[in-house]
Amino acid sequence: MSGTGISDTVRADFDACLAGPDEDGALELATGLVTGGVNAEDVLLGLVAPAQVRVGERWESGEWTVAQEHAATHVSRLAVDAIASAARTGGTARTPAGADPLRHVLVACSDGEWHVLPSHILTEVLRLRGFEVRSLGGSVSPHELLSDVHQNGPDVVALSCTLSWNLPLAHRQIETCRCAGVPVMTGGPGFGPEGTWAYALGADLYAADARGAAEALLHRWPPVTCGESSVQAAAVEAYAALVRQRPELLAHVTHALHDVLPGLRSRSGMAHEEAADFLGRLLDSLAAAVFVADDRVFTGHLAFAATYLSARSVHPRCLLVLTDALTDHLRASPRALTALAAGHRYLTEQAADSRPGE
Ligand code: B12
Repeated sequence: MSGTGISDTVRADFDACLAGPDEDGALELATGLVTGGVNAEDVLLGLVAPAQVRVGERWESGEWTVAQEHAATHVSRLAVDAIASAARTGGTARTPAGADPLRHVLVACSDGEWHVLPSHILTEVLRLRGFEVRSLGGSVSPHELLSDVHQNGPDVVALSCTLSWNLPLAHRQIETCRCAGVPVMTGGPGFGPEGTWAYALGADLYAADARGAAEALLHRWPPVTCGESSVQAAAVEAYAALVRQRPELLAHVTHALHDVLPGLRSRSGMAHEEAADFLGRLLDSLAAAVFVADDRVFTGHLAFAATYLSARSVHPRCLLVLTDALTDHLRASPRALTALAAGHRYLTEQAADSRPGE
């Protein structure tokens, strides 16, 4: 049992409900904790959020299909709503001492980001802490964000980013809020370790989880615009060049991998378009690494891709074919070459670590 009052048995039972999927069982279990006196925030962050991480691991390892992952995520989404509603009626929500009820937070996902559940959990945690929250959901364009900021005048925008290749798009959102004079709080694994890339993009605040977000806002109210983008003009130029070359680069790596791709597609059940997406995301990660001038954006995604391929019996050495093909093609882009060299080093080290014959 952890300090949250949620035992390992309850966690295992909730996992089993997601695997079922057993909507009724999951909702009964989660709301039962709240009505039984466990703090709703602890149930959201100590039960649902970690269960979703395990859902991801099961999909990544090939144990679960995409459909199983979708079904489980749907149940988690329902559980989040049910937990929040049980807390409102049952009264296990923590309310901040002396909170002004008109503290407006606008929650949005970064452009291109369809991982909505994290922002949904954040929304409910902030509401339970007494904030007035408007949530715009997945993939919000800078234009939509600005319209809503003008229309509703939030005190702060809370931006969620799960996938690092969305960082260049998140930058536009942060710049948009800056022009409108609204501070931006950021969160989600896409912003990197301790929010490194969020601060590089000019975010004003970063929090590792929804509890941290609520605490930071409560202690530093009203939030102010203080961040400064350190993205260099030369990096933006190099990024834009990669974006322009994307179709050609995609064709080039697809050609370089033509021996491997059919195996990958048949073993993973990927359709032709999905295989193209898989390669396209590697290019997008390279471009995002160039944008924020940090190779870890690219190597981090290679780590995911290598695990994904290994779990589907495709040797991750095919990623070396990809980095080598891109290196050949991008000789005129020193920033891309630096990230590719880091990617090559990472993959070579991984290959050396794996046992012979694997
Ligand atoms: C569910 C899910 C999906 C669903 C999302 C549905 C939905 N409505 O949300 C769907 C099917 C759409 C999806 C799609 C994809 N997914 Co997905 N997905 C997941 C999964 C399993 C769970 C996400 C989740 O809900 N996590 C739980 C939340 C609570 O955790 P969290 O993100 O850490 O959030 C907390 C904090 O970060 C913080 N926080 C979050 N936002 C904010 C914002 C602010 C302001 C603050 C302060 C704090 C904060 O607070 C939260 C609560 O404490 C993850 C696995 C994982 N490890 O998360 C993979 C995962 C994120 N997905 C992954 C991938 C690869 C994809 C796809 C590319 C796959 C594909 N087939 O194309 C697409 C991309 C879609 C896109 N363009 O956005 C990979 C990413 C790997 C990587 N680094 O590249 C992961 C990690 C799975 C894995 N292990 O391989 N996915």
